[in-house]
Amino acid sequence: MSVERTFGIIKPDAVENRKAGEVLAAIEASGLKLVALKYLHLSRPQAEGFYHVHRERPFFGELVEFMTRGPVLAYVLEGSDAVKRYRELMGATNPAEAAEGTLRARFGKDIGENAVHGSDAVETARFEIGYFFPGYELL
Ligand code: IDP
Ligand code: MG
Repeated sequence: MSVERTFGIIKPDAVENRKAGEVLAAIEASGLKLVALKYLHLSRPQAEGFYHVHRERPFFGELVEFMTRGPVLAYVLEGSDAVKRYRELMGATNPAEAAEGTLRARFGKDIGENAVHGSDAVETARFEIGYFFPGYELL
């Protein structure tokens, strides 16, 4: 296990439902360290670029619509095995299949509006962190 960084988003649904504080509390309780955090409202091009790997998927339009409908919190987390640990904390993509106590089980509504995002690999995290945070904003 090595010290890694991963990237996450509290999506518009969870911000609207005033669950951002509870998500951040769960992250801190897990032992992962916040090394950058910002509040922003994604533009359509920003959301499309962020999710470019999904551009051919049938749900792409719906996903971009959802991710731009209100503000989000974007952050970088650091810790040993951070990518996998944060994915475990989030739970499965579909909240109905997410393990009890995970963020998506607690705060997600359905497979689209699932409360949180997390990088799926160290390489993906590198792209996603760079997409939102210039180096000087990272502690
Ligand atoms: P992940 O967020 O668990 O990595 P991905 O398959 O990478 O899941 O999908 C990215 C995001 O796209 C999901 O978190 C969810 O918001 C949305 N999404 C995935 N599958 C569907 C679907 O079948 N319908 C609508 N939205 C979806
Ligand atoms: Mg993914």
